[in-house]
Amino acid sequence: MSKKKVWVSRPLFPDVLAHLADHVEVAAETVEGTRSADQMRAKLADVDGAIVGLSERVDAGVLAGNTRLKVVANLGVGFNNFDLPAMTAAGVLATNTPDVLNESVADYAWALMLAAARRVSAAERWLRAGHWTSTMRFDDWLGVDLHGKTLGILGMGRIGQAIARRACGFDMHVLYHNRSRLPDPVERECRAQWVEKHELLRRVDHLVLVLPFTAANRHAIGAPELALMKPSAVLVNVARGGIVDDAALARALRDKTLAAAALDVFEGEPAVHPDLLALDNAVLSPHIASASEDTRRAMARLAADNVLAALGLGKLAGQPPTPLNPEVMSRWSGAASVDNKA
Ligand code: 8YV
Repeated sequence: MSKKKVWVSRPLFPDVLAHLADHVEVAAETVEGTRSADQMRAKLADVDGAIVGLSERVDAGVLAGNTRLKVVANLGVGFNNFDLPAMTAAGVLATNTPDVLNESVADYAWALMLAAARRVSAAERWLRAGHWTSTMRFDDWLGVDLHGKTLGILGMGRIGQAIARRACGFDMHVLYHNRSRLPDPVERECRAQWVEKHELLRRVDHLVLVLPFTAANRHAIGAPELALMKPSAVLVNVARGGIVDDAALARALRDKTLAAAALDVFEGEPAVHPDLLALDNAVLSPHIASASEDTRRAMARLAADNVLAALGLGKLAGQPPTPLNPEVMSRWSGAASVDNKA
């Protein structure tokens, strides 16, 4: 029987590609790039599985007429690039990379919070520009403390909880808002208290967004929400672009109705709202919250394991570790390892 074929849409760690190649024929892109729907359709037409990134959309149009593809693994925990109902209807298994990135993203959220609150990026830009030529004024570069302040977390999933646990070392009071309250033992472990969203916005000194992107969460933080926050507050977004109304945020930062923000994700990225680029009280990074050596490797490995398992190959054959729509597997002629979808 000929080997199954897997398309990898972006350059990946060579050892992960080699692991895939032990079991399947691998067609791996060697340069980064975004693809149109037509290009995606063509790439997916003659493969059994694919590993894709967040900029690649998989929807009904891309899958139309495809009777071969069985699995698409996303290189990320967020999967708003997937139309999950369309994938399920097409009998295509979708997988993501939860958990392996929780701690690294939590670390990075803290890096951003500290950088924005203590003005690290702006101060470095100033120094590098050669402005530090005499003794500094004692009241220059004043930032906002973290220790002893109130941290708010909007979206208290596994990453939110990892962020909350770190607050203990900063002696912070932690509030959170989620659609549903966490069980008592988890709240106790995170030393976090559930409050209504508006109360959260009004009370916090530092707010971290860790919501998934859904239609309902679009502009969850817009002008009305920003208006509720303290002028001394700091906002951090490590979730998804579009959860914050970037234009409204830029206005709040410019007018100093919000002290500072740190953003790893942007509406329409890789484009960044020009007003944000002009602001010294905005710390900006290019969607790298999960980008530690260990974590990106773990994400790639998990994506590869998902694809191989869905194709009935490797140690986990038939049991993809992190499926999003596992119900499709029961429709594959009764088993995950068969060649043709039902
Ligand atoms: C990206 C992320 O996957 O997991 C997610 O949802 O947003 C990130 O980890 C990563 O930055 C690659 O684009």
